[in-house]
Amino acid sequence: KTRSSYEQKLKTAQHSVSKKLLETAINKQSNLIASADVTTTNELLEFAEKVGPHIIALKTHIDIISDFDYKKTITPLKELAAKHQFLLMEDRKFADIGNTQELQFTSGVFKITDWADFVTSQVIGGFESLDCFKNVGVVAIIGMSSKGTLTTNSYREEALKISLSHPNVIGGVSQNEIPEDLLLFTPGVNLADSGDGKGQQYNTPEHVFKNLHSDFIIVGRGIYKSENPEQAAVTYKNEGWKAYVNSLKKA
Ligand code: UP6
Repeated sequence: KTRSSYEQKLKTAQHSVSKKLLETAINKQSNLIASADVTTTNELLEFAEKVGPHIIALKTHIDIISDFDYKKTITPLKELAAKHQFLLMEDRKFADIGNTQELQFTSGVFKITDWADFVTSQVIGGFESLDCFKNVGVVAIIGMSSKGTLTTNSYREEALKISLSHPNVIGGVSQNEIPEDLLLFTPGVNLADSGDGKGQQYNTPEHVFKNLHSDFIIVGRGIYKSENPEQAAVTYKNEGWKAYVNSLKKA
Protein backbone atom coordinates (compact mmCIF):
# COMPACT_ATOMS: atom_id res chain seq x y z
CA LYS A 1 0.00 0.00 0.00
CA THR A 2 1.38 3.40 -0.96
CA ARG A 3 1.09 6.61 0.97
CA SER A 4 -0.01 10.07 -0.14
CA SER A 5 2.59 12.75 -0.77
CA TYR A 6 2.54 16.16 0.94
CA GLU A 7 1.30 17.65 -2.36
CA GLN A 8 -1.61 15.20 -2.46
CA LYS A 9 -2.46 15.86 1.19
CA LEU A 10 -2.35 19.61 0.56
CA LYS A 11 -5.09 19.27 -2.06
CA THR A 12 -7.53 17.73 0.42
CA ALA A 13 -6.42 19.51 3.62
CA GLN A 14 -9.25 21.40 5.30
CA HIS A 15 -7.62 23.22 8.21
CA SER A 16 -5.44 26.31 7.65
CA VAL A 17 -2.75 24.93 10.00
CA SER A 18 -2.59 21.62 8.09
CA LYS A 19 -2.10 23.58 4.89
CA LYS A 20 0.61 25.74 6.42
CA LEU A 21 2.48 22.68 7.74
CA LEU A 22 2.32 20.88 4.40
CA GLU A 23 3.35 23.99 2.46
CA THR A 24 6.27 24.57 4.82
CA ALA A 25 7.36 20.93 4.47
CA ILE A 26 7.31 21.20 0.68
CA ASN A 27 9.10 24.56 0.60
CA LYS A 28 11.83 23.60 3.06
CA GLN A 29 12.06 19.95 2.01
CA SER A 30 11.82 19.09 5.67
CA ASN A 31 9.51 17.03 7.83
CA LEU A 32 11.41 17.75 11.01
CA ILE A 33 9.91 19.13 14.20
CA ALA A 34 12.53 19.92 16.82
CA SER A 35 11.50 19.51 20.43
CA ALA A 36 13.05 22.33 22.47
CA ASP A 37 13.01 20.67 25.88
CA VAL A 38 15.32 23.24 27.45
CA THR A 39 14.61 25.12 30.65
CA THR A 40 15.69 28.74 30.15
CA THR A 41 14.60 31.50 27.78
CA ASN A 42 18.18 31.97 26.52
CA GLU A 43 18.58 28.31 25.63
CA LEU A 44 15.18 28.29 23.93
CA LEU A 45 15.91 31.32 21.77
CA GLU A 46 19.46 30.23 20.93
CA PHE A 47 18.16 26.82 19.93
CA ALA A 48 15.38 28.29 17.79
CA GLU A 49 17.85 30.55 16.01
CA LYS A 50 20.19 27.64 15.22
CA VAL A 51 17.71 25.00 14.08
CA GLY A 52 15.03 27.37 12.70
CA PRO A 53 16.08 27.21 9.03
CA HIS A 54 15.90 23.40 8.99
CA ILE A 55 12.60 22.67 10.74
CA ILE A 56 8.91 23.07 9.93
CA ALA A 57 7.89 23.55 13.57
CA LEU A 58 9.44 24.07 16.98
CA LYS A 59 7.77 22.04 19.71
CA THR A 60 7.77 23.58 23.17
CA HIS A 61 6.93 22.52 26.72
CA ILE A 62 6.55 26.13 27.72
CA ASP A 63 5.89 25.27 31.39
CA ILE A 64 9.47 23.99 31.86
CA ILE A 65 10.99 27.43 31.18
CA SER A 66 12.09 28.57 34.64
CA ASP A 67 12.46 32.27 33.77
CA PHE A 68 9.37 32.51 31.58
CA ASP A 69 8.30 36.06 30.83
CA TYR A 70 5.85 36.66 28.00
CA LYS A 71 7.70 39.67 26.56
CA LYS A 72 11.17 38.16 26.93
CA THR A 73 10.30 34.60 25.94
CA ILE A 74 7.37 34.63 23.52
CA THR A 75 7.82 37.91 21.67
CA PRO A 76 11.34 37.04 20.40
CA LEU A 77 10.31 33.42 19.80
CA LYS A 78 7.50 34.61 17.51
CA GLU A 79 9.99 36.83 15.67
CA LEU A 80 12.31 33.86 15.11
CA ALA A 81 9.39 31.77 13.86
CA ALA A 82 8.53 34.45 11.31
CA LYS A 83 12.18 34.97 10.31
CA HIS A 84 12.91 31.27 9.75
CA GLN A 85 9.42 30.24 8.64
CA PHE A 86 8.52 27.62 11.23
CA LEU A 87 5.35 27.03 13.23
CA LEU A 88 5.03 26.91 17.01
CA MET A 89 3.69 23.68 18.51
CA GLU A 90 2.95 23.75 22.24
CA ASP A 91 3.05 20.19 23.57
CA ARG A 92 0.71 20.88 26.50
CA LYS A 93 -1.11 17.54 26.30
CA PHE A 94 -4.31 18.97 27.76
CA ALA A 95 -6.25 16.27 29.61
CA ASP A 96 -9.20 17.82 31.45
CA ILE A 97 -12.81 18.90 31.01
CA GLY A 98 -13.49 21.50 28.35
CA ASN A 99 -13.94 24.41 30.74
CA THR A 100 -10.62 23.78 32.51
CA GLN A 101 -8.76 23.23 29.25
CA GLU A 102 -10.18 26.51 27.99
CA LEU A 103 -8.76 28.29 31.05
CA GLN A 104 -5.39 26.55 30.72
CA PHE A 105 -5.29 27.46 27.04
CA THR A 106 -6.22 31.15 27.37
CA SER A 107 -5.11 32.21 30.86
CA GLY A 108 -2.28 31.89 33.37
CA VAL A 109 1.12 33.31 32.47
CA PHE A 110 1.56 31.32 29.26
CA LYS A 111 -1.51 32.49 27.30
CA ILE A 112 -0.98 29.68 24.79
CA THR A 113 -3.88 30.84 22.64
CA ASP A 114 -1.96 34.03 21.78
CA TRP A 115 1.08 32.41 20.16
CA ALA A 116 0.81 28.69 19.45
CA ASP A 117 -0.08 27.64 15.90
CA PHE A 118 -1.07 24.21 17.16
CA VAL A 119 -1.23 22.31 20.45
CA THR A 120 -1.32 18.71 21.58
CA SER A 121 -4.23 17.42 23.56
CA GLN A 122 -5.30 14.13 25.05
CA VAL A 123 -8.79 13.15 23.94
CA ILE A 124 -9.60 11.42 27.21
CA GLY A 125 -12.04 14.26 28.07
CA GLY A 126 -14.22 13.41 25.09
CA PHE A 127 -15.31 15.20 21.90
CA GLU A 128 -16.54 18.45 23.44
CA SER A 129 -13.37 18.93 25.51
CA LEU A 130 -11.68 19.90 22.21
CA ASP A 131 -14.16 22.64 21.29
CA CYS A 132 -12.16 25.37 23.04
CA PHE A 133 -9.16 25.13 20.68
CA LYS A 134 -10.84 27.31 18.11
CA ASN A 135 -8.00 29.38 16.66
CA VAL A 136 -5.34 26.63 16.57
CA GLY A 137 -4.89 23.15 15.19
CA VAL A 138 -5.09 20.25 17.62
CA VAL A 139 -2.82 17.24 17.45
CA ALA A 140 -4.53 14.50 19.40
CA ILE A 141 -2.53 12.05 21.46
CA ILE A 142 -3.58 8.73 19.96
CA GLY A 143 -0.69 6.55 21.09
CA MET A 144 2.35 7.24 23.25
CA SER A 145 5.93 6.17 22.71
CA SER A 146 6.71 5.13 26.28
CA LYS A 147 6.99 1.60 27.58
CA GLY A 148 3.79 0.31 29.17
CA THR A 149 1.57 3.12 27.85
CA LEU A 150 -2.17 2.62 28.34
CA THR A 151 -2.90 3.67 24.75
CA THR A 152 -3.96 0.16 23.75
CA ASN A 153 -5.51 -0.85 20.45
CA SER A 154 -9.03 -0.23 21.66
CA TYR A 155 -8.14 3.12 23.27
CA ARG A 156 -6.51 4.25 20.02
CA GLU A 157 -9.58 3.24 18.02
CA GLU A 158 -11.85 5.37 20.21
CA ALA A 159 -9.37 8.26 20.22
CA LEU A 160 -9.29 8.14 16.41
CA LYS A 161 -13.10 8.32 16.19
CA ILE A 162 -13.06 11.59 18.14
CA SER A 163 -10.08 12.93 16.18
CA LEU A 164 -11.54 12.16 12.75
CA SER A 165 -14.86 13.81 13.57
CA HIS A 166 -13.65 16.95 15.37
CA PRO A 167 -13.06 19.97 13.09
CA ASN A 168 -10.24 21.36 15.28
CA VAL A 169 -8.13 18.21 15.00
CA ILE A 170 -5.47 18.25 12.28
CA GLY A 171 -3.61 15.11 13.22
CA GLY A 172 -2.41 12.70 15.83
CA VAL A 173 0.67 11.68 17.77
CA SER A 174 1.09 7.96 17.37
CA GLN A 175 3.46 5.04 17.03
CA ASN A 176 1.00 3.31 14.71
CA GLU A 177 -0.34 4.15 11.28
CA ILE A 178 -3.49 6.32 11.38
CA PRO A 179 -6.04 7.23 8.66
CA GLU A 180 -4.63 9.52 5.97
CA ASP A 181 -7.18 12.26 6.70
CA LEU A 182 -5.11 13.01 9.79
CA LEU A 183 -1.48 14.13 9.74
CA LEU A 184 0.74 11.75 11.68
CA PHE A 185 3.30 13.22 14.08
CA THR A 186 5.79 10.71 15.48
CA PRO A 187 8.04 11.39 18.49
CA GLY A 188 10.42 8.79 19.89
CA VAL A 189 12.87 9.25 17.00
CA ASN A 190 16.61 8.99 17.54
CA LEU A 191 19.43 7.78 15.29
CA ALA A 192 21.83 6.86 18.10
CA ASP A 193 19.77 5.42 20.97
CA SER A 194 17.01 2.84 21.44
CA GLY A 195 15.77 4.22 24.75
CA ASP A 196 16.57 6.64 27.59
CA GLY A 197 16.34 4.40 30.65
CA LYS A 198 13.18 6.30 31.70
CA GLY A 199 10.68 4.47 29.53
CA GLN A 200 11.17 6.32 26.26
CA GLN A 201 11.45 4.03 23.21
CA TYR A 202 13.14 5.19 20.00
CA ASN A 203 12.82 4.32 16.33
CA THR A 204 14.67 5.57 13.26
CA PRO A 205 13.24 8.00 10.69
CA GLU A 206 13.38 5.16 8.15
CA HIS A 207 11.14 2.99 10.33
CA VAL A 208 8.48 5.61 10.99
CA PHE A 209 8.10 6.72 7.37
CA LYS A 210 8.23 3.24 5.88
CA ASN A 211 6.12 1.34 8.40
CA LEU A 212 3.81 3.98 9.94
CA HIS A 213 3.56 6.34 6.95
CA SER A 214 4.36 9.12 9.34
CA ASP A 215 4.21 12.71 8.06
CA PHE A 216 6.43 14.50 10.57
CA ILE A 217 9.15 13.35 12.96
CA ILE A 218 9.62 14.94 16.37
CA VAL A 219 13.19 14.87 17.67
CA GLY A 220 14.25 16.15 21.08
CA ARG A 221 17.50 14.97 22.66
CA GLY A 222 18.86 13.75 19.33
CA ILE A 223 19.19 17.43 18.44
CA TYR A 224 19.27 19.68 21.51
CA LYS A 225 21.63 17.40 23.47
CA SER A 226 23.95 17.06 20.52
CA GLU A 227 27.34 18.80 20.58
CA ASN A 228 26.34 20.66 17.43
CA PRO A 229 22.56 21.09 17.41
CA GLU A 230 22.50 22.85 14.05
CA GLN A 231 24.44 20.05 12.38
CA ALA A 232 22.23 17.46 14.10
CA ALA A 233 19.11 19.25 12.83
CA VAL A 234 20.50 19.12 9.29
CA THR A 235 21.21 15.39 9.70
CA TYR A 236 17.68 14.61 10.97
CA LYS A 237 16.18 16.84 8.28
CA ASN A 238 18.07 15.00 5.54
CA GLU A 239 17.40 11.55 7.01
CA GLY A 240 13.71 12.38 7.43
CA TRP A 241 13.36 13.68 3.90
CA LYS A 242 15.19 10.69 2.40
CA ALA A 243 12.96 8.31 4.38
CA TYR A 244 9.83 10.19 3.25
CA VAL A 245 10.86 10.05 -0.43
CA ASN A 246 11.61 6.33 -0.10
CA SER A 247 8.25 5.71 1.54
CA LEU A 248 6.54 7.20 -1.54
CA LYS A 249 8.29 4.72 -3.81
CA LYS A 250 7.24 1.65 -1.85
CA ALA A 251 4.85 -0.48 -3.90
N1 UP6 B 1 6.54 12.94 23.39
C1 UP6 B 1 7.10 11.67 23.35
N2 UP6 B 1 6.27 10.58 23.21
C2 UP6 B 1 4.92 10.72 23.11
C3 UP6 B 1 4.41 12.02 23.15
N3 UP6 B 1 5.22 13.07 23.28
O1 UP6 B 1 8.32 11.48 23.46
O2 UP6 B 1 4.21 9.73 22.95
C4 UP6 B 1 7.36 14.16 23.50
C5 UP6 B 1 8.12 14.32 24.80
C6 UP6 B 1 9.35 15.06 24.38
C7 UP6 B 1 9.59 14.65 22.95
O3 UP6 B 1 7.34 15.05 25.73
O4 UP6 B 1 9.13 16.46 24.42
O5 UP6 B 1 8.32 14.20 22.46
C8 UP6 B 1 10.59 13.53 22.76
O6 UP6 B 1 11.85 13.91 23.21
P1 UP6 B 1 13.17 12.99 23.04
O7 UP6 B 1 13.40 12.90 21.54
O8 UP6 B 1 14.23 13.76 23.75
O9 UP6 B 1 12.91 11.67 23.66
